[in-house]
Amino acid sequence: MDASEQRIKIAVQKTGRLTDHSLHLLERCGLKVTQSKDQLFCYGENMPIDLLLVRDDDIPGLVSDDVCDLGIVGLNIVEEKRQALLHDGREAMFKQVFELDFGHCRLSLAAPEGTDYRGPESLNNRKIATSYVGILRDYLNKCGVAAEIVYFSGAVEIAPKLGRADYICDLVSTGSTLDANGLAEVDVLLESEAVVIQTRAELSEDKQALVDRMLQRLDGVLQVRESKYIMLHAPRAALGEICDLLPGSEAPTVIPLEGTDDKVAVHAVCRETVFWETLENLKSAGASSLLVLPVEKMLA
Ligand code: PRT
Ligand code: ZN
Repeated sequence: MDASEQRIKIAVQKTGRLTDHSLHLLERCGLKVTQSKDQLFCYGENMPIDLLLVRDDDIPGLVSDDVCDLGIVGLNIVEEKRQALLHDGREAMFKQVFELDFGHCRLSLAAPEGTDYRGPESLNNRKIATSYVGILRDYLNKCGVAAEIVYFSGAVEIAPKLGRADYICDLVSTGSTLDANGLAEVDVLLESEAVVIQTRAELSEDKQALVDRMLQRLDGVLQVRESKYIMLHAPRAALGEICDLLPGSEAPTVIPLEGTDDKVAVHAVCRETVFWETLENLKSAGASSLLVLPVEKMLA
């Protein structure tokens, strides 16, 4: 078998809002690549994993067609591709595996300020400008609304001013683009963030093992994001109460302390944010010598 067949490919946005986050995430998974943002291809130096740097719109197709094994892309793009394939009577050959908690935005309907919007029925016989034809068509069908979809490849927010549409359907994050164009958000169709998608094509055993390894590392990185390692001393009598106060921890380790029987050391991984209030409550319950440490890596 050709050695290149043993490598896997991950599709990442070449330049845009998701690029830095995506590359940083892969770096945290231990992948070192020959950084060449302006080129199409990044070679994995320390693992048989390469990156294909492409336009975000192309990522679901590349993963669906098994050109890439994994992809990092906004859910908005994934859903739009899924709807486009469905419309053609085809099924998406990718599945979503992780939400990544960056690239947050929403696909919303907006109208010129002052528009009397009373729910989807207000869209009947109206024109809606969007680049998200698939998601919007699906939404209108589900609501039983007959509206005309006007395709815009960009600058959707100027469509009402141009007299081309009554409403727009576009991504919103802070809302300032809508504001600047005298538009107001009236409904949300989809809450989006960056996700990891995986091909549903059958892979060779070696490739599948590589994909699984990468997914396990991604899972580890995502899990430690909020995780902290807490160490404290607790009176034996208050152990139950103190363990209950530890946020999102499973089975803390309890260790005897040299020279005392009524106190123990408690170590726990907490998978939620540890607030000052939590530490104060632990102290009130009798805990002492509290230490909170960041967790660098985790392998379940
Ligand atoms: O060249 P390529 O096709 O790869 O890039 P692109 O220009 O299509 O995408 P890019 O880099 O702008 O966005 C990539 C992904 O980031 C999107 O698919 C979303 O998943 C996510 N994302 C998060 C956003 C936004 N926030 C966002 N605010 N994508 C676009 N916007 C735009 C929106 O279209 C509108 O024009 O920003 C404007 C609204 O922003 P606010 O803050 O004014 O509301
Ligand atoms: Zn794009």
